[in-house]
Amino acid sequence: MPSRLFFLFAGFLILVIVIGLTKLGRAADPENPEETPPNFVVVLIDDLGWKDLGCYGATYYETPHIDQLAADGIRFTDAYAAAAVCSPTRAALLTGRYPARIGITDWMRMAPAGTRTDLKDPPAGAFENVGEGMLTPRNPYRMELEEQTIAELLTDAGYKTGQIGKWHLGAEPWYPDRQGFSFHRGGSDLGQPPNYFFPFSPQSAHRLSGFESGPDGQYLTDREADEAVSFIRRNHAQPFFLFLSHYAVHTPIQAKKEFEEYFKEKPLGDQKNPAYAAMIASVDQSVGRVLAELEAQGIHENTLVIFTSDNGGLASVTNNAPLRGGKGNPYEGGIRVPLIARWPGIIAPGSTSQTPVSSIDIFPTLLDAAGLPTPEKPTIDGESLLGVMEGRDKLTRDGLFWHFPHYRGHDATPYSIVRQGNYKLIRFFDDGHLELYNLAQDPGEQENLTSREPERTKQLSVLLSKWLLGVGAQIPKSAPSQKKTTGKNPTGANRESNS
Ligand SMILES: [Ca+2]
Repeated sequence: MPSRLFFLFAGFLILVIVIGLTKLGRAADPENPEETPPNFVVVLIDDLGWKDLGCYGATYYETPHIDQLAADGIRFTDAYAAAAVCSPTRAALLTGRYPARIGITDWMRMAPAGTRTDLKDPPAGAFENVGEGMLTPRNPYRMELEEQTIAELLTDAGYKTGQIGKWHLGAEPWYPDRQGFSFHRGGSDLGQPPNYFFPFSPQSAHRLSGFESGPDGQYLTDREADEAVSFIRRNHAQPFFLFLSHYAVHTPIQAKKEFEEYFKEKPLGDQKNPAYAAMIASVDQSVGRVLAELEAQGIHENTLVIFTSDNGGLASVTNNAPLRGGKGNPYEGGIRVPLIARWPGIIAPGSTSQTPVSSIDIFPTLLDAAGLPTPEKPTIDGESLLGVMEGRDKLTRDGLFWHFPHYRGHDATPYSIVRQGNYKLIRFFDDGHLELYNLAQDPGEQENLTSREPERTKQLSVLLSKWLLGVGAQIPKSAPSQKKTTGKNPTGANRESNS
């Protein structure tokens, strides 16, 4: 080859390589941390209410580390859990899909002995009569392995994945290791341990996987934090996704004595429970330790941290005011949660957003941040929040939707919800009535606007019906001998403390 041609060819090759690398964007390059794909830490708290953090207006609770996280990133004022109870939100977060589309719409119970494990759960069209009025769809005992999780997609892209803490998407063998998490610690067959202190819950159904040994009296939140810190220490040199899903602050309300003593000395203000405040303080300490470890490993700038909760605060232990109601019911106290994100250099410090967002958005957000495409199949309901986080873009969806076709003790009857703009429409299946609220003017949902705004009520009702149809939602049915239970609507009270 003549030398001039050779140099031309070599130059062309270099150009191709440079373009290729640019297209790959954040392609892994251990020599150059700037080019390394971002790490992800998603912290999911159980039952943490919207107003349970200092940065969301709490005065009795103290959360300096989480408040700092918000000060260094973005705080969403109108973030939502995809459901007012545990398992559906977890399924939605991991798959980017609405609970109604997946078919997981209530918290998961243990499968009775003898339940077939080789068939889909539940069999299509399985309804049950729980003796409350309508026939309601039976909730699954597990999330099917066919569901595509963010952990699976990130594993395929070369990420190390870890889940620590509560799982609640099925008993073994439907554990995190079969949903994309190569490392997991602390999951159990049930949602909640009966004890927060080591040996935690040695009985079989409550046994916390991987937490069988430990110092006597060790506090569960501290143990989870230990595991999270050591996961980061082990994996800091490669892109990782850590899903830290604390058992706290779910019942039983059990806290470390020293924290509880501190809060007992403090005036309660509008709150009611020093032990609950102490549980939140332990969560805050855990977040502080995780953030400190990211810094210690020099990877905090290349790590997107997202902090949120799986449903609203339990009304018997925390005061969600000015929001109405609490965990389990369709009012804002049941579904509105904190959501904070930090990614230095990408998200401006001290940002806030009033854009309504949901657990379903975390899946596409992480993919977007990793420079990975969102798969075309199956249907992903969430939208990437990256543009909103960076303050450069808006979301395109029509509205946000919820579907809870179950009874919840005496506190919730089956309902569906749509939020569009500042308006929120709730449909109660039991007696068929609707409630419409303007959340901007009436965040406490006191004034039902259905008679004053019949056109908007109709429009939102149609939108909700179309969505229910589109996602294949299971709608409660009238029982053959159903007695009408008019007026039995969700209230602020919540006696059931299960997940
Ligand atoms: Ca929960």
